[in-house]
Amino acid sequence: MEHSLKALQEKALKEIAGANDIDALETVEIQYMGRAAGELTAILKNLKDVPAAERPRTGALANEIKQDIEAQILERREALLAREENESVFDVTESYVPRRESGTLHPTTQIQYELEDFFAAMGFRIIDGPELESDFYNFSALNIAPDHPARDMQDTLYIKDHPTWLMRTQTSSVQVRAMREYGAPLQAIASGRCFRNEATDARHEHTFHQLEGFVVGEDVSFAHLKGILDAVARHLYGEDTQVRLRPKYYPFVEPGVNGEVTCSFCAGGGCALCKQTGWLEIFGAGLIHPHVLKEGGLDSKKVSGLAFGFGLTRLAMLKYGINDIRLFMSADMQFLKQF
Ligand code: FA5
Repeated sequence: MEHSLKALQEKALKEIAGANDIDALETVEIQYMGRAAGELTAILKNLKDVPAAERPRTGALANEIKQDIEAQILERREALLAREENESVFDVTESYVPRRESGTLHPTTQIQYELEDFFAAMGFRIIDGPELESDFYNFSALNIAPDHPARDMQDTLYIKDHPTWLMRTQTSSVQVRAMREYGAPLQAIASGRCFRNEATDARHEHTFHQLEGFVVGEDVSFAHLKGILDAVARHLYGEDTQVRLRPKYYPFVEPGVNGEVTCSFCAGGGCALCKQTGWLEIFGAGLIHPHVLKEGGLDSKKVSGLAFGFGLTRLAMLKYGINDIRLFMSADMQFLKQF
Protein backbone atom coordinates (compact mmCIF):
# COMPACT_ATOMS: atom_id res chain seq x y z
CA MET A 1 0.00 0.00 0.00
CA GLU A 2 2.78 2.44 0.96
CA HIS A 3 4.66 1.64 -2.19
CA SER A 4 1.64 2.27 -4.41
CA LEU A 5 0.84 5.49 -2.52
CA LYS A 6 4.33 6.83 -3.18
CA ALA A 7 4.16 5.78 -6.83
CA LEU A 8 0.84 7.60 -7.14
CA GLN A 9 2.34 10.70 -5.51
CA GLU A 10 5.25 10.71 -7.92
CA LYS A 11 2.98 10.29 -10.94
CA ALA A 12 0.59 13.00 -9.74
CA LEU A 13 3.37 15.54 -9.07
CA LYS A 14 4.84 14.91 -12.52
CA GLU A 15 1.47 15.49 -14.17
CA ILE A 16 0.80 18.63 -12.13
CA ALA A 17 4.16 20.07 -13.17
CA GLY A 18 3.44 19.10 -16.79
CA ALA A 19 -0.05 20.71 -16.87
CA ASN A 20 0.32 23.63 -19.25
CA ASP A 21 -2.96 25.38 -18.72
CA ILE A 22 -5.75 25.61 -16.17
CA ASP A 23 -7.96 23.08 -17.99
CA ALA A 24 -5.19 20.49 -18.05
CA LEU A 25 -4.54 21.13 -14.37
CA GLU A 26 -8.23 20.64 -13.55
CA THR A 27 -8.21 17.33 -15.41
CA VAL A 28 -5.25 16.16 -13.32
CA GLU A 29 -6.98 17.36 -10.14
CA ILE A 30 -10.14 15.40 -10.92
CA GLN A 31 -8.11 12.34 -11.88
CA TYR A 32 -6.50 12.16 -8.47
CA MET A 33 -8.76 14.07 -6.10
CA GLY A 34 -12.23 13.79 -7.74
CA ARG A 35 -14.92 12.97 -5.20
CA ALA A 36 -16.45 10.11 -7.15
CA ALA A 37 -13.58 8.52 -9.05
CA GLY A 38 -10.33 10.20 -8.00
CA GLU A 39 -7.43 7.74 -7.68
CA LEU A 40 -6.29 9.07 -4.31
CA THR A 41 -9.89 9.45 -3.11
CA ALA A 42 -10.41 5.75 -3.85
CA ILE A 43 -7.34 4.83 -1.78
CA LEU A 44 -8.53 6.99 1.12
CA LYS A 45 -11.96 5.37 0.97
CA ASN A 46 -10.38 1.90 1.07
CA LEU A 47 -8.23 2.60 4.10
CA LYS A 48 -10.70 0.68 6.20
CA ASP A 49 -9.53 -2.52 4.42
CA VAL A 50 -5.91 -2.05 5.51
CA PRO A 51 -5.00 -4.33 8.45
CA ALA A 52 -5.59 -2.51 11.75
CA ALA A 53 -1.91 -2.60 12.75
CA GLU A 54 -0.80 -0.79 9.57
CA ARG A 55 -3.75 1.57 9.32
CA PRO A 56 -2.40 4.52 11.40
CA ARG A 57 0.89 4.60 9.44
CA THR A 58 -0.73 4.16 6.05
CA GLY A 59 -3.45 6.67 6.95
CA ALA A 60 -0.90 9.28 8.00
CA LEU A 61 1.10 8.75 4.80
CA ALA A 62 -2.02 8.98 2.65
CA ASN A 63 -3.00 12.25 4.29
CA GLU A 64 0.49 13.66 3.92
CA ILE A 65 0.42 12.80 0.20
CA LYS A 66 -3.04 14.31 -0.18
CA GLN A 67 -1.84 17.57 1.37
CA ASP A 68 1.26 17.59 -0.79
CA ILE A 69 -0.75 17.07 -3.99
CA GLU A 70 -3.23 19.77 -2.96
CA ALA A 71 -0.41 22.22 -2.25
CA GLN A 72 1.29 21.49 -5.58
CA ILE A 73 -1.98 21.98 -7.46
CA LEU A 74 -2.51 25.31 -5.72
CA GLU A 75 1.01 26.45 -6.51
CA ARG A 76 0.75 25.38 -10.14
CA ARG A 77 -2.63 27.08 -10.52
CA GLU A 78 -1.20 30.35 -9.22
CA ALA A 79 1.76 30.09 -11.58
CA LEU A 80 -0.47 29.39 -14.58
CA LEU A 81 -2.81 32.26 -13.72
CA ALA A 82 0.12 34.64 -13.37
CA ARG A 83 1.48 33.46 -16.72
CA GLU A 84 -1.92 33.99 -18.38
CA GLU A 85 -1.99 37.55 -17.08
CA ASN A 86 1.44 38.30 -18.49
CA GLU A 87 0.75 36.79 -21.88
CA SER A 88 -0.71 39.89 -23.42
CA VAL A 89 1.00 39.42 -26.77
CA PHE A 90 -1.59 38.79 -29.47
CA ASP A 91 -0.38 36.40 -32.15
CA VAL A 92 -2.10 37.39 -35.41
CA THR A 93 -0.71 34.38 -37.24
CA GLU A 94 -2.45 31.92 -34.97
CA SER A 95 -5.59 30.47 -36.52
CA TYR A 96 -8.77 30.88 -34.53
CA VAL A 97 -10.25 27.65 -33.29
CA PRO A 98 -13.41 28.33 -31.29
CA ARG A 99 -13.39 26.51 -27.98
CA ARG A 100 -16.36 24.24 -27.83
CA GLU A 101 -16.75 22.39 -24.62
CA SER A 102 -19.57 19.96 -24.82
CA GLY A 103 -21.54 19.43 -21.65
CA THR A 104 -22.76 16.17 -20.20
CA LEU A 105 -26.08 15.13 -18.79
CA HIS A 106 -26.65 15.94 -15.14
CA PRO A 107 -26.33 12.82 -12.94
CA THR A 108 -30.04 12.99 -12.03
CA THR A 109 -30.97 13.10 -15.73
CA GLN A 110 -28.65 10.17 -16.42
CA ILE A 111 -30.33 8.01 -13.82
CA GLN A 112 -33.78 9.18 -14.96
CA TYR A 113 -33.05 8.09 -18.55
CA GLU A 114 -31.58 4.81 -17.35
CA LEU A 115 -34.73 4.02 -15.37
CA GLU A 116 -37.03 5.16 -18.15
CA ASP A 117 -35.32 2.63 -20.45
CA PHE A 118 -35.62 -0.03 -17.77
CA PHE A 119 -39.34 0.56 -17.21
CA ALA A 120 -40.11 1.00 -20.91
CA ALA A 121 -38.60 -2.46 -21.48
CA MET A 122 -41.12 -3.80 -18.92
CA GLY A 123 -43.98 -2.22 -20.87
CA PHE A 124 -44.48 0.94 -18.76
CA ARG A 125 -45.76 4.08 -20.46
CA ILE A 126 -43.63 7.19 -19.75
CA ILE A 127 -45.82 10.13 -18.83
CA ASP A 128 -45.40 13.62 -17.44
CA GLY A 129 -47.21 16.00 -15.12
CA PRO A 130 -46.99 19.71 -14.25
CA GLU A 131 -44.72 21.08 -11.53
CA LEU A 132 -47.20 23.88 -10.82
CA GLU A 133 -50.03 21.66 -9.68
CA SER A 134 -53.51 21.96 -8.23
CA ASP A 135 -54.20 21.27 -4.61
CA PHE A 136 -56.64 18.61 -5.87
CA TYR A 137 -54.17 16.38 -7.74
CA ASN A 138 -51.31 16.86 -5.26
CA PHE A 139 -53.38 16.31 -2.10
CA SER A 140 -57.18 15.92 -2.12
CA ALA A 141 -57.40 13.32 -4.89
CA LEU A 142 -54.73 11.38 -2.99
CA ASN A 143 -56.94 11.14 0.08
CA ILE A 144 -55.20 14.04 1.84
CA ALA A 145 -58.05 16.36 2.88
CA PRO A 146 -57.31 20.09 3.47
CA ASP A 147 -56.93 19.65 7.24
CA HIS A 148 -54.99 16.34 7.04
CA PRO A 149 -51.73 16.33 9.08
CA ALA A 150 -49.88 14.75 6.10
CA ARG A 151 -49.96 18.22 4.51
CA ASP A 152 -47.70 19.55 7.27
CA MET A 153 -45.03 17.02 6.33
CA GLN A 154 -45.16 18.23 2.74
CA ASP A 155 -45.34 21.99 3.11
CA THR A 156 -44.50 23.74 -0.16
CA LEU A 157 -44.63 26.99 -2.12
CA TYR A 158 -48.16 28.29 -2.61
CA ILE A 159 -49.02 30.77 -5.34
CA LYS A 160 -50.14 34.25 -4.28
CA ASP A 161 -53.76 35.03 -5.20
CA HIS A 162 -54.27 31.42 -6.37
CA PRO A 163 -55.03 29.50 -3.19
CA THR A 164 -55.53 26.20 -5.02
CA TRP A 165 -52.18 26.27 -6.84
CA LEU A 166 -48.93 24.98 -5.43
CA MET A 167 -45.54 23.63 -6.46
CA ARG A 168 -46.05 19.85 -6.35
CA THR A 169 -44.53 18.07 -3.38
CA GLN A 170 -44.57 14.61 -4.95
CA THR A 171 -44.86 12.99 -8.36
CA SER A 172 -47.82 11.00 -6.97
CA SER A 173 -49.79 13.98 -8.29
CA VAL A 174 -49.74 12.34 -11.74
CA GLN A 175 -51.66 9.23 -10.59
CA VAL A 176 -55.23 10.53 -10.79
CA ARG A 177 -54.50 12.65 -13.86
CA ALA A 178 -53.25 9.54 -15.69
CA MET A 179 -56.11 7.28 -14.54
CA ARG A 180 -58.62 9.86 -15.79
CA GLU A 181 -56.83 10.15 -19.12
CA TYR A 182 -55.94 6.54 -19.87
CA GLY A 183 -58.23 4.40 -17.67
CA ALA A 184 -57.25 0.83 -16.78
CA PRO A 185 -55.28 -1.32 -17.38
CA LEU A 186 -52.38 1.08 -17.15
CA GLN A 187 -48.75 0.88 -16.10
CA ALA A 188 -46.84 4.13 -16.18
CA ILE A 189 -43.94 6.06 -14.71
CA ALA A 190 -43.47 9.81 -14.36
CA SER A 191 -40.41 11.62 -13.13
CA GLY A 192 -39.64 15.21 -12.36
CA ARG A 193 -38.97 17.93 -9.83
CA CYS A 194 -40.73 18.20 -6.48
CA PHE A 195 -40.60 21.00 -3.94
CA ARG A 196 -40.81 21.01 -0.15
CA ASN A 197 -40.19 23.38 2.69
CA GLU A 198 -37.22 21.48 4.12
CA ALA A 199 -34.47 22.26 6.59
CA THR A 200 -31.83 21.06 4.12
CA ASP A 201 -29.10 18.63 5.11
CA ALA A 202 -26.94 15.97 3.39
CA ARG A 203 -30.05 13.97 2.44
CA HIS A 204 -32.78 16.61 2.11
CA GLU A 205 -33.17 19.36 -0.48
CA HIS A 206 -36.01 21.84 -0.97
CA THR A 207 -36.02 20.90 -4.69
CA PHE A 208 -35.41 17.30 -5.64
CA HIS A 209 -36.44 14.71 -8.21
CA GLN A 210 -38.77 11.79 -7.80
CA LEU A 211 -39.79 8.95 -10.07
CA GLU A 212 -43.34 7.71 -9.62
CA GLY A 213 -44.60 4.41 -10.94
CA PHE A 214 -47.99 2.75 -10.79
CA VAL A 215 -49.91 -0.15 -12.20
CA VAL A 216 -53.70 -0.49 -12.24
CA GLY A 217 -55.59 -3.46 -13.53
CA GLU A 218 -57.24 -6.71 -12.47
CA ASP A 219 -55.59 -8.62 -9.61
CA VAL A 220 -52.62 -6.30 -9.16
CA SER A 221 -51.06 -7.40 -5.88
CA PHE A 222 -48.36 -6.61 -3.34
CA ALA A 223 -46.27 -9.45 -4.83
CA HIS A 224 -46.12 -7.52 -8.13
CA LEU A 225 -45.02 -4.43 -6.22
CA LYS A 226 -42.25 -6.25 -4.38
CA GLY A 227 -41.06 -7.87 -7.61
CA ILE A 228 -40.77 -4.49 -9.34
CA LEU A 229 -38.95 -2.84 -6.43
CA ASP A 230 -36.45 -5.70 -6.11
CA ALA A 231 -35.81 -5.60 -9.86
CA VAL A 232 -35.11 -1.84 -9.79
CA ALA A 233 -32.73 -2.12 -6.83
CA ARG A 234 -30.79 -4.99 -8.42
CA HIS A 235 -30.67 -3.24 -11.78
CA LEU A 236 -29.19 -0.10 -10.23
CA TYR A 237 -26.92 -1.44 -7.53
CA GLY A 238 -26.13 -5.06 -8.39
CA GLU A 239 -27.50 -8.51 -7.64
CA ASP A 240 -26.47 -8.50 -3.96
CA THR A 241 -28.50 -5.41 -3.11
CA GLN A 242 -31.13 -5.99 -0.47
CA VAL A 243 -34.41 -4.13 -0.18
CA ARG A 244 -36.06 -3.63 3.19
CA LEU A 245 -39.78 -2.81 3.36
CA ARG A 246 -41.28 -1.46 6.56
CA PRO A 247 -44.85 -0.35 7.18
CA LYS A 248 -45.39 3.38 6.65
CA TYR A 249 -48.54 5.41 6.52
CA TYR A 250 -49.29 7.25 3.30
CA PRO A 251 -52.97 8.31 2.97
CA PHE A 252 -53.09 7.26 -0.69
CA VAL A 253 -52.03 3.63 -0.28
CA GLU A 254 -53.19 0.78 1.91
CA PRO A 255 -51.04 -0.99 3.00
CA GLY A 256 -48.12 1.42 2.67
CA VAL A 257 -44.40 0.82 3.10
CA ASN A 258 -41.21 2.73 3.07
CA GLY A 259 -38.32 1.12 1.26
CA GLU A 260 -34.64 1.14 1.98
CA VAL A 261 -31.61 -0.42 0.28
CA THR A 262 -28.28 -1.35 1.77
CA CYS A 263 -26.14 1.79 1.99
CA SER A 264 -23.52 1.59 -0.75
CA PHE A 265 -21.09 3.86 1.11
CA CYS A 266 -20.55 1.53 4.02
CA ALA A 267 -21.92 -1.69 2.45
CA GLY A 268 -24.44 -1.79 5.29
CA GLY A 269 -21.85 -1.32 8.05
CA GLY A 270 -23.13 2.10 9.15
CA CYS A 271 -21.86 5.59 8.25
CA ALA A 272 -22.80 9.25 8.57
CA LEU A 273 -24.95 9.24 5.42
CA CYS A 274 -27.16 6.35 6.55
CA LYS A 275 -27.12 7.62 10.14
CA GLN A 276 -25.24 4.48 11.21
CA THR A 277 -28.17 2.24 10.24
CA GLY A 278 -26.64 0.61 7.15
CA TRP A 279 -29.84 1.41 5.21
CA LEU A 280 -30.83 4.38 3.07
CA GLU A 281 -34.47 5.25 2.50
CA ILE A 282 -35.13 5.66 -1.21
CA PHE A 283 -38.83 5.12 -1.82
CA GLY A 284 -42.37 4.94 -0.53
CA ALA A 285 -44.85 2.45 -1.97
CA GLY A 286 -48.07 0.52 -1.44
CA LEU A 287 -51.36 -0.62 -2.93
CA ILE A 288 -53.43 2.27 -4.24
CA HIS A 289 -56.23 3.33 -1.87
CA PRO A 290 -59.81 2.79 -3.18
CA HIS A 291 -60.47 6.53 -2.72
CA VAL A 292 -57.69 7.32 -5.22
CA LEU A 293 -58.99 4.77 -7.74
CA LYS A 294 -62.44 6.32 -7.39
CA GLU A 295 -61.07 9.83 -8.03
CA GLY A 296 -59.38 8.35 -11.10
CA GLY A 297 -62.75 7.13 -12.37
CA LEU A 298 -62.01 3.45 -11.67
CA ASP A 299 -64.08 0.87 -9.82
CA SER A 300 -62.07 -0.49 -6.90
CA LYS A 301 -64.19 -3.65 -6.91
CA LYS A 302 -62.94 -4.48 -10.40
CA VAL A 303 -59.38 -3.16 -10.43
CA SER A 304 -56.61 -2.77 -7.92
CA GLY A 305 -53.36 -0.87 -8.17
CA LEU A 306 -49.84 -0.54 -6.88
CA ALA A 307 -47.72 2.60 -6.68
CA PHE A 308 -44.20 3.55 -5.73
CA GLY A 309 -42.25 6.79 -5.57
CA PHE A 310 -38.45 6.81 -5.70
CA GLY A 311 -36.32 9.75 -4.67
CA LEU A 312 -34.38 10.01 -7.96
CA THR A 313 -31.79 12.30 -6.44
CA ARG A 314 -31.13 9.78 -3.68
CA LEU A 315 -30.83 6.98 -6.26
CA ALA A 316 -28.15 9.01 -8.02
CA MET A 317 -26.33 9.62 -4.70
CA LEU A 318 -26.12 5.89 -4.07
CA LYS A 319 -25.17 5.01 -7.62
CA TYR A 320 -22.39 7.56 -8.03
CA GLY A 321 -21.15 7.67 -4.43
CA ILE A 322 -22.21 11.26 -3.69
CA ASN A 323 -22.51 11.87 0.02
CA ASP A 324 -24.22 15.27 0.04
CA ILE A 325 -27.42 15.98 -1.88
CA ARG A 326 -26.72 19.72 -1.90
CA LEU A 327 -23.95 19.19 -4.49
CA PHE A 328 -26.54 18.39 -7.19
CA MET A 329 -27.76 21.96 -7.50
CA SER A 330 -24.58 23.69 -6.41
CA ALA A 331 -23.55 24.46 -10.03
CA ASP A 332 -20.04 23.39 -8.98
CA MET A 333 -18.21 22.61 -12.23
CA GLN A 334 -15.67 20.37 -10.55
CA PHE A 335 -18.51 18.22 -9.31
CA LEU A 336 -20.45 18.22 -12.59
CA LYS A 337 -17.44 17.50 -14.79
CA GLN A 338 -17.11 14.09 -13.18
CA PHE A 339 -20.24 12.79 -14.92
C1 FA5 B 1 -43.68 10.37 -1.16
O1 FA5 B 1 -43.35 11.42 -1.67
C2 FA5 B 1 -44.75 9.51 -1.77
N1 FA5 B 1 -45.40 10.24 -2.83
C3 FA5 B 1 -44.12 8.21 -2.27
C4 FA5 B 1 -45.14 7.18 -2.59
C5 FA5 B 1 -45.53 6.99 -3.90
C6 FA5 B 1 -45.68 6.42 -1.57
C7 FA5 B 1 -46.49 6.04 -4.20
C8 FA5 B 1 -46.63 5.46 -1.86
C9 FA5 B 1 -47.02 5.29 -3.18
P1 FA5 B 1 -41.85 10.42 0.68
O2 FA5 B 1 -42.15 11.74 1.24
O3 FA5 B 1 -41.42 9.37 1.66
O4 FA5 B 1 -43.07 9.79 -0.08
O5 FA5 B 1 -40.73 10.57 -0.43
C10 FA5 B 1 -40.37 9.50 -1.29
C11 FA5 B 1 -38.87 9.54 -1.53
O6 FA5 B 1 -38.53 10.81 -2.04
C12 FA5 B 1 -38.04 9.37 -0.26
O7 FA5 B 1 -37.83 8.01 0.02
C13 FA5 B 1 -36.77 10.08 -0.62
O8 FA5 B 1 -35.95 9.22 -1.37
C14 FA5 B 1 -37.24 11.19 -1.53
N2 FA5 B 1 -37.36 12.47 -0.81
C15 FA5 B 1 -38.37 12.90 -0.03
N3 FA5 B 1 -38.11 14.12 0.47
C16 FA5 B 1 -36.91 14.48 -0.03
C17 FA5 B 1 -36.08 15.65 0.09
N4 FA5 B 1 -36.46 16.72 0.79
N5 FA5 B 1 -34.89 15.67 -0.55
C18 FA5 B 1 -34.52 14.59 -1.30
N6 FA5 B 1 -35.23 13.47 -1.46
C19 FA5 B 1 -36.42 13.42 -0.83
